[in-house]
Amino acid sequence: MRTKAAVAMEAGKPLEIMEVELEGPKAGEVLIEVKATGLCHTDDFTLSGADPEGLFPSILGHEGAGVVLEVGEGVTTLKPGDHVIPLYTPECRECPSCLSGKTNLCTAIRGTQGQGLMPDGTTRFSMLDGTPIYHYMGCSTFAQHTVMPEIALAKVRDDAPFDKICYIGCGVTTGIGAVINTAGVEIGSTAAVFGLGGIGLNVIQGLRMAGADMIIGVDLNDDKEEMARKFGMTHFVNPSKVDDVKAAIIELTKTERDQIGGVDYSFDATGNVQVMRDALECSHRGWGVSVVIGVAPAGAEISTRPFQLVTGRTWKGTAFGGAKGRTDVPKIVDWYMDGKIEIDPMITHRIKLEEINEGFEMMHKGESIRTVVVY
Ligand code: NAD
Ligand code: AHE
Ligand code: ZN
Repeated sequence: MRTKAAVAMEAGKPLEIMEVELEGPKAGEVLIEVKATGLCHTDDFTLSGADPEGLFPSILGHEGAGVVLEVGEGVTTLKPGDHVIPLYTPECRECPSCLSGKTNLCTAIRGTQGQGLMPDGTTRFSMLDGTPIYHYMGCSTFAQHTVMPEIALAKVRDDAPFDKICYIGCGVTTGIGAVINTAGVEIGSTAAVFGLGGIGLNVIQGLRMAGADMIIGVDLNDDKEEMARKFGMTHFVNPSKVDDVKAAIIELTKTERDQIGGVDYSFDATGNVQVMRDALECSHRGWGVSVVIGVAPAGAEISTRPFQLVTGRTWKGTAFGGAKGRTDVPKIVDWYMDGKIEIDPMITHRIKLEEINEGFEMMHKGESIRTVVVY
């Protein structure tokens, strides 16, 4: 079939809207009609050329929601008409990682996914002249139709609006999951969140759910403060307006009884390695836990004095908030539908696929939280 897509032809160039060829689903695969997709900073990161796994030409996009149109041979858990959220972290429930109970990082198809291919080693997308187009993060939601493995689709209730729940395909789950699954934040905790964009705001919402007392938000852009306060941020620090952001956070957390200071939990949602270091080092001596969420460019490395760890801080990372997609994503959709979490105010812009490059420009200018393409 033919479908419309925004194709990343080359690193650093705008996406090109075009008709592409899409082969139908093979064994174990599912054809879906994408109804909506969010623009995540990771799409921009890969388009910029900073992603060591970036491939071109490819169809980016990994924060979608849609409807099953057709299933391939052997697919048993989905049928046409089902509403689904694509998962860049699948859940096969059979690989050593899934069976370990210790991680959400299913390894069943990670090798081919990183090569921009379906599990059989081929691509379903091509240009009209036959040139193959790579898949992206196993999802490619910047196409109106896409083919995905059955194990990489979460079946969700059919009364949930696509243009909101698409955000659960990455940002919402990553932010809330980082707090609940990865950090395990307790009631009464203190926390610092670096980067108040589409991920950081969901970390803040997760901290509020977990019952954190003090939630310090950090961003270079003062315009992010108002929205973050609505989601539960209690204090705001702009690093460009203080001498030392670490010292400022430690000072905020000192009490009469505790003159050491430092947050119980910190989160990097910027992808900047110096910020990751600051996040670790502003966490409390003896027990502070710092979670890396941000994705850093090829070649970037993190560093700190080992003494920071010797003195009891823990440095962790999280992918998709530690969530097991097929199990957890339908529950998070329920949380949204039951009013336990908010999504609507974070979706600041709705656009057509043809306007997708303007959507990325708004992200660069810091004007948007989440922009959603509605097909
Ligand atoms: P975003 O562009 O919406 O937000 C980033 C925010 O960080 C912006 O508000 C920006 O002003 C702020 N910022 C940038 N540099 C800063 C600095 N030095 N100090 C303080 N604030 C700074 O991006 P997003 O969609 O929220 O994504 C955030 C990061 O998380 C990206 O690196 C993205 O690739 C990554 N991410 C990771 C996962 C995962 O599973 N680990 C999932 C989604 C996104
Ligand atoms: N390909 C990059 C890393 C990109 C990355 O870290 N991706 C996150 C999800 S970001 C979503 O917005 C992730 O889940 N990683 C785990 C995985 O298996 O890809 C690189 O540096 O090579
Ligand atoms: Zn993402």
